[in-house]
Amino acid sequence: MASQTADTRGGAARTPHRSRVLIIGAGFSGMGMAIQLLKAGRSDFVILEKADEVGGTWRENTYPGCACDVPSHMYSFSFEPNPGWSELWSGQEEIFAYLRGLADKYGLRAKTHFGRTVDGGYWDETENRWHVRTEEGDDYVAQYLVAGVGALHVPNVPDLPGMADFGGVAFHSARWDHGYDLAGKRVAVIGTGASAVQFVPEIVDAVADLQLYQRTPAWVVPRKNLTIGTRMRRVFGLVPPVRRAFRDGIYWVSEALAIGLNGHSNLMRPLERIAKKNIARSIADPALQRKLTPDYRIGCKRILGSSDYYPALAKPNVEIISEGIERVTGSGIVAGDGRVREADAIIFATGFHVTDGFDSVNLAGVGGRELVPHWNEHGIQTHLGITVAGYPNAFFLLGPNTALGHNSVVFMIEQQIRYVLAAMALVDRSGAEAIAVRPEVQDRFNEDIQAKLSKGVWTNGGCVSWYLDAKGVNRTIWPGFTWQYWLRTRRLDPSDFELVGTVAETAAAVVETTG
Ligand code: N01
Repeated sequence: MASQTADTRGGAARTPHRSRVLIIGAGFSGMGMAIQLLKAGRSDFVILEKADEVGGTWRENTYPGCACDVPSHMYSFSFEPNPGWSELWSGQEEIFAYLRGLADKYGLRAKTHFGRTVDGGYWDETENRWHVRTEEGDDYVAQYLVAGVGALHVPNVPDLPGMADFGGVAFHSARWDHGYDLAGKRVAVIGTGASAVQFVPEIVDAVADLQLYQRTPAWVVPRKNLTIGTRMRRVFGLVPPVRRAFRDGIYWVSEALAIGLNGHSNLMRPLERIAKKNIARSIADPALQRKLTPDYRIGCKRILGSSDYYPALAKPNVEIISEGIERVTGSGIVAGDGRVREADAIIFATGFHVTDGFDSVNLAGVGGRELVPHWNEHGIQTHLGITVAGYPNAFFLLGPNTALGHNSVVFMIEQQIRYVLAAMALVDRSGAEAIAVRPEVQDRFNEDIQAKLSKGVWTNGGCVSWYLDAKGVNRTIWPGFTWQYWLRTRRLDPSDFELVGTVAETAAAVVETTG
């Protein structure tokens, strides 16, 4: 949408829903923001959620074996600890239940408008308000807009030649078809990233044969999950310092990996040796071992953990095809080796649109400049992954360059929420209506992180990953330690921002607009 048109649809004037804050998305980010707004006494907010339930990525991804590869005590809010995690790395159902529990505890469903897909919005410079419209035709007006849309929610399904002719069943891992029984079927799996590594071991025994199309092998280190017993859970519940110490331990062990990822990639070699042993332990055939061994530095793509993946690939009903895909036929796939393999189902484990996945936040900012085309041209650049020059009072959670390859993104979300609250407090204190990051501050930030990223394994590790945009620039990862991000976001520096409008001006503009 993103145009400054009047609030009309089908000719009839519509009354927009007004609130102080509008949050897009009811996943980890949006819910965390909502909880902290409530704690700060700011209950005048609305959450817009495209689905009919909270949970974001943990509602959408339900594939067999779906779990978090960050330990749950760290992959949860520090202000909402869960002493009851049953495993070190919990499964999707438990994480989803945690998020639903938070929605119950804080009454977030009553604050959420479900079934609303944001189409875009514009900043009204006279009124100093965001106007947002949904695909369903509802209009919202708010002083602050917080986008918690996540980076991994638009499935990437490659446009394979002949796909339209395929007569079998096809679905993406994030849209798992639970109504389709894979038992006894010939199944083609395309992609060997984090999702495939988790679900392949779960389905391998049920299917007749599994054709795994591997474009680039992933580094997979061994990982056996640990059950957290009842006694330990009780201790975590009764003695919070023990639980906090456990969480802190996970945090610092994870942080250590950042040293190797950021310019000291030789330190990653021992991890490569461990991953190679993981292959050798299950795969006897040297040719297959070579096929499964990456030729880039570990960490260049996300490091995966599984002790079940290679044993699954060693099963006689599995074939790994690394010659590429030529085309799909009515009943199978023709690979680059010219061979036709018949398949009843194709499962795309091909990841998500990441650096080009922000269409839902195509906002028109100051002067009507649209964000998505601007980002397409210049790259997705923000200040601290949170604010964008020219888009006052719009905030991103888990925005560009704040994803991680080594620790929990929930930690990053928490720092961002605190920063957004500080921005709102500054606006209130100064009697202004809006806050806008200065373009030169944003430029400095991007130059700084790109300089740091240029030394990191994502740039020098010899791979192409979804962390990079179409121009090869890393617009996804936060370089360095997460405590450095904490340091940079701990205090909002007022001199980084311009204050916009006054309450009196806005009140006059609102009276004029609403009559
Ligand atoms: O996707 P991916 P994912 N033809 O992008 C291949 C998070 N996650 O859904 O490497 C053939 O990792 C592609 O090949 P290549 C996590 O952050 C988290 O598995 O590009 N192949 C790759 O093998 C993760 O990183 C958890 O050469 C094609 C695969 O598809 C992110 O989600 C669990 C292709 C895509 O791998 C995405 O994971 C699961 C094509 N045209 C996921 N296009 C946690 O535990 C792509 N591929 C938190």
